[in-house]
Amino acid sequence: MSSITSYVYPESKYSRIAEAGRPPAFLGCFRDVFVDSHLVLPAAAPEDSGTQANVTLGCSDRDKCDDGPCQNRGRCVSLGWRRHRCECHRPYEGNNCEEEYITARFGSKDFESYAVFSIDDHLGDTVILSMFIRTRQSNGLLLILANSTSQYLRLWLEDSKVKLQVNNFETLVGRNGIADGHFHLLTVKLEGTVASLYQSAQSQGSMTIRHVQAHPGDLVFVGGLPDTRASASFGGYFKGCIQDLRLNRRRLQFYPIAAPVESYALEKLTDVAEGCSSDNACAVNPCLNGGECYAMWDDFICSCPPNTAGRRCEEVKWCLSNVTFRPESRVLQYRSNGKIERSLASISLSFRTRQPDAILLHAQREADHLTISLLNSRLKLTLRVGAGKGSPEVTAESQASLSQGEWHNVAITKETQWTVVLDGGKEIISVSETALEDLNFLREGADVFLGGLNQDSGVSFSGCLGPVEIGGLLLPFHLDTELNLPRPQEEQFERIQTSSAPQYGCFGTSVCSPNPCQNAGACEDLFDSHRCACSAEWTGPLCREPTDKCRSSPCVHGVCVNQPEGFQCECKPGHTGERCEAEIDACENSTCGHGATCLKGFQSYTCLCPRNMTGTYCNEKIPEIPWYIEIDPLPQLPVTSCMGMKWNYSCFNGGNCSKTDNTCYCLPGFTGQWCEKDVDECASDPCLNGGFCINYVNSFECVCDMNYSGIYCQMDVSDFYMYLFLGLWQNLFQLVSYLVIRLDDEPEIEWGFYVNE
Ligand SMILES: [Ca+2]
Repeated sequence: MSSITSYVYPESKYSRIAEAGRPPAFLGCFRDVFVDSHLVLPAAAPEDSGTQANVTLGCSDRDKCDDGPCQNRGRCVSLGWRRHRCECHRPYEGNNCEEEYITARFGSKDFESYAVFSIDDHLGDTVILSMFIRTRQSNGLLLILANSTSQYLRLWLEDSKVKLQVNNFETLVGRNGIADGHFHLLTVKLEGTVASLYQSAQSQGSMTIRHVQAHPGDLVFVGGLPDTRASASFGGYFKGCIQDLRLNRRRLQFYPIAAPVESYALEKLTDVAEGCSSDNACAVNPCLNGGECYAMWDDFICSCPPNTAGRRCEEVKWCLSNVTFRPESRVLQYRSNGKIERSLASISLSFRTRQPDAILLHAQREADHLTISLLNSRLKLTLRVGAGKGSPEVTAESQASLSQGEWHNVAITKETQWTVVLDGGKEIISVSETALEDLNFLREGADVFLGGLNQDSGVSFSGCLGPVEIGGLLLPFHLDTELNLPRPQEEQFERIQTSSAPQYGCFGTSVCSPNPCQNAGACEDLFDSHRCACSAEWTGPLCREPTDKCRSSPCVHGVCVNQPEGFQCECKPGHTGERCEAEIDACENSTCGHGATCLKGFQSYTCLCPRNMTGTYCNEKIPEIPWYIEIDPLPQLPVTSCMGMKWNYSCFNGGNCSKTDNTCYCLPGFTGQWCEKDVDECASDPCLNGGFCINYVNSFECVCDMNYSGIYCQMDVSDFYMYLFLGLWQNLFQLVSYLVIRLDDEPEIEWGFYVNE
């Protein structure tokens, strides 16, 4: 036999038995229970026999928490043998957290509501007070702990923040506001001489206090005090909801729940409602100017019409005061409502246009009239008042051009004479006629038109008009029926309804859509005009032309070449620098030899050599002419100064200035840019048979060896000399001895030449 029986008692019954002082009933399993060899358990007993209660077959010890008995996210703790405990989150309560503490609504419909509880025990050294709170009201009394002589703990809202005061003295203010319409868990801890404040587990600070002692008989006031004035000193009665209020381990229940909880006794509950209903904040529509009200908890949201803004749609947007005229618009027409009594001695209006000629405002009654217009982009005022008395028409015109798409303001006033003030005083024009009257013909029966001369002529203005006032009275763009705006004053100009409403707000024509700028240029709307911001590669009003970075001719002495990034200057000879602005001084680092003169060229230089030197850099000595050769001195040829385009230069050796810049016409025998070089006619070694070549101007001469003759020493004349030697034989010895003496001194002399002497 293996059947098993378990006795299971419901917990409540179990507890009651325990409370009664009896030993608790057995909870567990039996098997094989025999009495006098008879099986007693497990055994099936007939129903209603009274022999078994709460006994089931089997011995299951399944964890009760597996069933998930705790509701509202409560935590299940298994206690073994089919028992469990639920740890509930606030504000839930009950064995399985199935109950929620009932929320108390304070200040519904602005009632002065409060609750009072009495304390019947000593709270001890540590006092922990906590509650859920929800409100949208920044000020109000939350809770007061008081005995017969003093309020030793006060908790109230001030500027949406929680304020805690202990012993009527020490005060702590929460850091974060809580009047946001959401639930917040508020906790106050008094531990000996330290008081701390928490909002939703976040510490709001702590302070040192004098010891607080609560005694039986003390009272807890929630939401207010019975006395209205006393409550007012804490911001008045609380408006909002409080739930799950606890003082240490005990609750303060406004409306009790079914689950047994230890609560302090509720002494009084005045106008505190159950639940957390919302006041209907839209009951009296708080939204202005036609805004639509949507109720939220203790609050409202206004859905504002397009032309208004603000929490209550109380701000009327600026664009209301502007209206756009286009060719398809209608002229706006106004008339006095017949109640204007003030003297009309001023007009102000603002406008914005790119149109040079337009009628802004025209008013007429019989022969009296007033016109404010633009003529050739200038403001023109035409005025005739008192026509019946023979007053003339007067005009005034501005100097400033006013059609560049900017806003301009015109203020026309009459003091001793009519004066037009443009843009707050940038230009002031006085009407010469002083005796003109006010605009009182507009007070009754006159038509005032905006944007044109009259309805039939149509709109002659393209642009925007700002507020227009005559004598301080606004000419409203809206009809009264279009806008729920109060117009309290009696004196009014009224707009006469036309078939189409004007375009409210100021809008330029869509100049940037579609984008007129090519090549990815960005379009900037300048009101009825646009500007293209081109990328670096493109230019022109529509970014259609490739950027010519050379357009400004940046290269001073050179040719500009466009580059992907900027430009490059290719310099003309003789110039350098990024923009070829600098002249190259070719002679700066010249290597002309000592005594030579450097002659500057464009990119190069030449050296003007002194007489005894030659070579490119005048470093070579001209070979010394033997002493026995006589030469004619070279002619002293003139040097001519020339005025060149780049610099002044000289032509040497009789050269003449050339018509071509910076060059010379040279005499025969000279070369070089400036004729500075003598042509070396000996360079080709024209002299034969050891003849010595003498370089002359444009010629040469060969000095021949004694055996040769001719221009190039080409003729052999040695036989002639042999006979000559023989004839002189008798003088030979005398000659030799003389030469020996000479050789000692000057061995370089060839003795043979001496004979020529
Ligand atoms: Ca020569």
